[in-house]
Amino acid sequence: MSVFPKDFLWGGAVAANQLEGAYNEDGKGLSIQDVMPQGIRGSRTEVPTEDNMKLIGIDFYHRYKEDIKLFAEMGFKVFRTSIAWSRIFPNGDETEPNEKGLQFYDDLFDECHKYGIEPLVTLSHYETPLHLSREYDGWVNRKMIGFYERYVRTVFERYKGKVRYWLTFNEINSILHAPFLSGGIYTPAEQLSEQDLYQAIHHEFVASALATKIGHEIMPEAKIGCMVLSMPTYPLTPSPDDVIQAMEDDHKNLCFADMHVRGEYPGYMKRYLREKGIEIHFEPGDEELLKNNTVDFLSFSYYMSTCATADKEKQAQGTGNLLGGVPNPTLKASEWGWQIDPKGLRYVLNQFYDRYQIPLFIVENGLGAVDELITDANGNKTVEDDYRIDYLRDHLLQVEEAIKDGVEIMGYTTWGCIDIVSASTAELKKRYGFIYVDRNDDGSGTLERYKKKSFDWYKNVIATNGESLHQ
Ligand code: BGP
Repeated sequence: MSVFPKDFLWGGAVAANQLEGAYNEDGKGLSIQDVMPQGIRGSRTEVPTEDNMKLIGIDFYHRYKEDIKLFAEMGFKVFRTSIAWSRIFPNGDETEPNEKGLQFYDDLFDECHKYGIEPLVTLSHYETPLHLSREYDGWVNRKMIGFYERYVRTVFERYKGKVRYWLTFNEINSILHAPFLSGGIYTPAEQLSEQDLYQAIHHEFVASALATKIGHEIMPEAKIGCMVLSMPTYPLTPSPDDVIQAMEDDHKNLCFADMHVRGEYPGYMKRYLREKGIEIHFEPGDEELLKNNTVDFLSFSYYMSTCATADKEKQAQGTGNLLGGVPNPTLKASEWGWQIDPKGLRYVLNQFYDRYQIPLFIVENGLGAVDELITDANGNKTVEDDYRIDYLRDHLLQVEEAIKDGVEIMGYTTWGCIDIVSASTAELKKRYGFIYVDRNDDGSGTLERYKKKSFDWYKNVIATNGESLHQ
């Protein structure tokens, strides 16, 4: 008997800027992604340049029907994507939306419903309109709340019958490490003061609570969640100093979830701000807004765990992981240095549920790997991606454990269910999909889609509601 609930939302996840392409079609304005040809690795450009893989992406803008059909064939119950803000408000500060942008998402959501697939929509996924970043310095500026409010009101009104599940900001805590990507903050990270950074974070908290409020007013049946990057932090040794270091590192991320679920700044965060001399400016009404508009569910990405140490020398040795910490000597890493830790997923699910007792949604998890396209015995092109199947199976078995622990989980969407451009490195060769897309980092490729071995594997997992994980 499957332990997954009957209505478990199985599916896949992507973000507009990583797959749509059509970066300047039908009235779309530029987003910060259009000037980030190397992701967060390199510097940004003044204008879009041809080496930026996101300008074409995988041409989902023109091929979405073919792709949704493949998702339906796998049995997806849910498809997570984002709305590119700059398709709806090209500069971000206009008063009237771009009808062609709105129409695109109408058509996309209709296509999902044609197959009984529920859209799960991220309102802001690393794609702030570039103009808002350059003119206003992104979320450092309180005016962003008003621009975001107009945008979310517009899309809530438009899609109220079509979208029930919404996320306000993708990986909202990533602003700590990538202020331009995550918060549209144009000031270079090394010049950004912590005062401005935390004020920007406050503006996002207020905007997120406001979106939750407006969303509930316009769509009483909708479920609105926050989305955080989860990365459990283990102490490197049993030394109490390492344990405390791990707790403090964890707090830096957990406070984003605490704010969304509890609606107020936690004590440990107030202490951090106080001791750093940071004073958050609250406008009248902010406190009540935050307190009265907490989220319906908590969603998160999970790729890796990390370790913390109080030993300064070891800290300086750095890490292969994305967000700091030091490597765990017991774990192996992916080709991109992300340490693989299926049990960390069970751990983090329990940690969140013990803390909040609200439904959880795993909206990103997966393995970025180099795939080799081969021709099988029947003459079909495919990828024998057993490593991806192993990764996903190992993680899903831990989701099962967490369900047995009593954790309430709404669903699971694998990241990059079709190959897309990487967020951190802007490469196409870092592939996550069940569907191979023939496009390479030098711009070559036909854009044809091919099913990988994992395609049928995931189809079977969904069809058996997880029972096939044990076969
Ligand atoms: C998360 C982002 C995604 C994404 C994923 C994988 O941080 O929300 O947008 O792409 O990580 O990262 P990458 O594409 O860098 O492998």
